[in-house]
Amino acid sequence: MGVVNVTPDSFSDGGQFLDHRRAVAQAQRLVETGAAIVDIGAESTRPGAAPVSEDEELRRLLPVLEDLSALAVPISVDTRRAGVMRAALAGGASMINDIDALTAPGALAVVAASDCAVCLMHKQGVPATMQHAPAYRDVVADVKAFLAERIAAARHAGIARERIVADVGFGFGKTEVHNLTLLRRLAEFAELGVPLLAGLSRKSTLGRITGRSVDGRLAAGLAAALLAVQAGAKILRVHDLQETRDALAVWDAVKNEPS
Ligand code: HH2
Repeated sequence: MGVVNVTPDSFSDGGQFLDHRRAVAQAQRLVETGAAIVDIGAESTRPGAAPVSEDEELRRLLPVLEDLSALAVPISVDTRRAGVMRAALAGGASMINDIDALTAPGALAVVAASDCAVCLMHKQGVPATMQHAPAYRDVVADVKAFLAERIAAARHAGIARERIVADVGFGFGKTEVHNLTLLRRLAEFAELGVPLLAGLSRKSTLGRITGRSVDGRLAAGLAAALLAVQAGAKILRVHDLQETRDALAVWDAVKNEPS
C-alpha cells in the first residue's frame, strides 16, 4: 500500500502533495512502481496534529479522487469521518482506512452499506496528545482485545469478515517500547482471523533507534517492513514503494527457494 498525503503537515510527506495535481502524479507513480493499493489521506494524524474540518478534508480529497477514477489499483481513503467515507466511496474509493476503527458516529453504517474493504486500526487517545503518556496494562493483550471488539462490532453491523483488515497502529499512543513489543509479537495478532496491515514507514520509533530524521529512515523502514511480513503482515503501508518491493522480493525468493 503506497501512501499519498494531501496535507500541508504530514510528518513524512507534508506539503509535497497538497497541490492536487502533484498528489495525482504521486499516486500514478506509486502504481507504476508496483503498489497494489494507494492510500490517500487528507488529514494528518501525526502526534500533535490539529484536526481539520470535514469541509477542508473533502476539499483536499475529492479532486484527487476524481482524477484517479481510472487508477489501475484499488484506492483506499484514510479518514475517520462518516461523511468523508460516504463521499469517498461515492467518488470511487474501494477501501476505508480508519485510524479510529469505525468508532465515529455513523461510520459503521456507511461502510456496512457499501461493499468496500476496511482497515480497523488501534490507537490510544487523540493525535494532539496521544504521545504524552501512553500506558497499557499489557500492550499486546490490550491492543488485541480492542481490535477483536472492533471486528465484532463491524461484523455485527453487517460487514463480512472477508472485507476486514486489522492494524495495531504503530506510533498511535505508543512509546518506543510499546511499538517494539508489538512488532516482536505481531504474529500473535493472527488470532484475530483477519489479514494484518502494518504501518512503520518513516515512523519516529525508527528515528529514535537510528538517530535519523524522517528523510533518513529508509533502511530502518525496510528492516521493520521485513520483520512485519515475517510475522505475518499481509499489507505494508509505505512511502518508499520501489525499495520496499525490492526488499520483499529478496525475502520472497529466500522463502520460496526449493530446498
Ligand atoms: N499511519 C499514519 C496514517 N495512517 N493508517 C494505518 N492503517 N496505519 C498506520 O500506521 C497509519 C495510518 C501516519 O503516517 P502518515 O500518513 O505518513 O502521516 P500523517 O498522519 O502525518 O499524515
